[in-house]
Amino acid sequence: MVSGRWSEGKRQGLGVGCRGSERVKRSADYADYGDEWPQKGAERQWSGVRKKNRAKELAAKMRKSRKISVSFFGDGATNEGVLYESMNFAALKKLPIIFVCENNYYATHMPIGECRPDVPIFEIAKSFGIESRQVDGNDVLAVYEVAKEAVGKCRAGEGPAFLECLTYRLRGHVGPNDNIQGVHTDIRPVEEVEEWGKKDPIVRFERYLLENGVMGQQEIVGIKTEVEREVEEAFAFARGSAFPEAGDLGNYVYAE
Ligand SMILES: Cc1ncc(C[n+]2csc(CCOP(=O)(O)OP(=O)(O)O)c2C)c(N)n1
Ligand SMILES: [Mg+2]
Repeated sequence: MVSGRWSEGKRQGLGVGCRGSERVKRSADYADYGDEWPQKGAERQWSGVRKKNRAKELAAKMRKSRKISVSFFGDGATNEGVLYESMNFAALKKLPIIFVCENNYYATHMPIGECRPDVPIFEIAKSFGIESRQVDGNDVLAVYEVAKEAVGKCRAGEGPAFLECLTYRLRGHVGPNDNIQGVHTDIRPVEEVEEWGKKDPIVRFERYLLENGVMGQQEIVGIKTEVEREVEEAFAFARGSAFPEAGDLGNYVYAE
C-alpha cells in the first residue's frame, strides 16, 4: 500500500499518474482489498464519508454478510455536510459502519476552536441515535477495546457506531515541515508539538509490550528494521516509476 500511496504521481501508482491523493481510483487498483477499497489508503481523508460509499454497507446488510465498513476521517470533515447526511442514512438503515474521527485539533492549519463550537465531536453522532464513544486515540489498547465493542454492535445488526479518537499530528499536514510554499507554515506552538510527542502512541505501546513481557527488545528492533526496509523499497519503487506522458492526459476521464 505504501508504494501505491507514494507513487500516485507516477504511472505505476494507484492514480496512474493522472489523479491526486483525493481522487477516486479505479476499483481494479484496489482488487487486493476486496470490498474494503473505498476507505483504504490515499482516499482516507475525505472519501471515507462520501455518501455514495454507503451503498457498500447497504449491500452488506442486504446480503446478511458479516462485513462491516470503517470510515476514517479527520476533525476537518466534521465541518462538511456530507458527514451528517451519511450518519443520517446509516442510522436510518442501521448500516454496519463505524465512523472513526481522528481528532487532532487542527484542520490543516486551522485550530479546531476557530471552526467548531466547543462541543465534543462524538456528541454529534448521538443526535442521530448513533452510539458514540470518545477515546484516547494515542492508547492502542483503549482504541482496540472501543473498536471491538463497535464491531460487535455492527455485526449484531444494531446499526452504526461512532468513535472519536483524540490524537495529534506530530508532523505537518502535508509532510515533515509543512513546506507548502517553501517556508515553514505550521503555526502550531512548538511546545504543544513537543508535549504531544511524549504521548506518541507507538512509543507508549512499545513500552507497554516491554514492561509486560509481551515482546523483547530484539523483537521490537526486528519489526522496526522490517518496516524501514518496506519504506525504503516503496520509496525506491516510486522513484524508479515513470511519470505519465502527455498522451495520458485524456485517459480515464470517461468510462472506457
Ligand atoms: C471535500 C473536501 N473539502 C475540502 C477540502 C480541502 N481540505 C484539504 S485538507 C483540509 C482540512 C483537513 O482537516 P483534517 O481532516 O482535520 O486533517 P488534518 O489537517 O488533521 O490532517 C481541507 C478543508 C478537501 N480536500 N476535500
Ligand atoms: Mg485534523
